[in-house]
Amino acid sequence: MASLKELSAREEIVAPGHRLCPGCGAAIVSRMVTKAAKNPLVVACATGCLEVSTTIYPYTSWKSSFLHVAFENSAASLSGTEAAYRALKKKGKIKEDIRFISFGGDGGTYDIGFQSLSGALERGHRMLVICYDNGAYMNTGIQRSSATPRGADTTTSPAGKEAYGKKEYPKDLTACVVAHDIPYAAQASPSHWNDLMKKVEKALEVDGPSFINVLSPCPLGWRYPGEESIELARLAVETGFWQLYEVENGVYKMNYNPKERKPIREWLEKQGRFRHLFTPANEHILQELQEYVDKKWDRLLKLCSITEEANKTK
Ligand SMILES: Cc1ncc(C[n+]2csc(CCOP(=O)(O)OP(=O)(O)O)c2C)c(N)n1
Ligand code: SF4
Repeated sequence: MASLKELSAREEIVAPGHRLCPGCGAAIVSRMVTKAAKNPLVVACATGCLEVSTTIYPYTSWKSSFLHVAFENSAASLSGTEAAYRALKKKGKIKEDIRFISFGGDGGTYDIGFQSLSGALERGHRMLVICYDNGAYMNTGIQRSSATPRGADTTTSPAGKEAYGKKEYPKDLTACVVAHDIPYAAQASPSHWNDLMKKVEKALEVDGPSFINVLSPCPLGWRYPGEESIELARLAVETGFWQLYEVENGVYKMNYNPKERKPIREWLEKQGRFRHLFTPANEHILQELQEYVDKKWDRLLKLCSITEEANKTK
């Protein structure tokens, strides 16, 4: 991986002056991802906070080529662009070695963009798909998505006398992507920048589709002070809510295994969206969330050892 000195000498692709909230995870994540790229980029961005706040006409924060695409089809649009690039390259009309990255929130990736993502992965386009997962449709007012954690208070899964917030557990999008048998898929967090940027470098070298699901704290939707974003991202990893792992050609690897995982409540109690869980009536939800995290963790460890073993015997 490039040294810090090399990274700091690289041009910023996401320039300052955008209108994302102070402390927005999507701002930090998009900056880290584009910094890790050595080649010229074509970026596609689905509608959502990142796109809306970095492209306010007549200004743009993007120093790369940039396509704003509809909420539901950033993977489809970018895969078409990548196919055109390949054809032009073959004819000798493009000499540069360009890389293709699509950004989308969890609403645009887990939900509405899912079928176009699945299609692009299946067709084998050489592109990196980044989901910045802030766990809700933040740009339109914090509506629940299929990535929203169980128990979270959102405008469409409100906590109150009748309910404790969202009932369902989040969809495991990374597992769905892995099921497409693509060469590289991973989960990352901006709190572990080195790990995140290494993963981007690796993904961009893959001759085919790659995917990285990046946890993206949102001070507005998670309800905490903006300066705590990295701490919140780190706690998500330290409690095991967000696991850092990668799957290379079907082989799982845990990239960070804390000696002692912190209890999930340490992450939850810092966020206003979970405040109502800390009442006697909702204690059982905290217990269930802890059991859920433990189960997911054990499953991932097993997948790491099973797939490593299977790879050895190939
Ligand atoms: C097909 C369609 N439905 C709804 C919208 C309205 N819309 C714009 S942004 C947005 C929320 C995006 O959520 P997410 O992808 O999670 O990104 P975030 O806002 O959290 O960054 C919605 C619902 C739209 N643009 N297109
Ligand atoms: S609402 Fe959340 S995701 Fe949107 S700009 Fe603000 S912090 Fe970022």
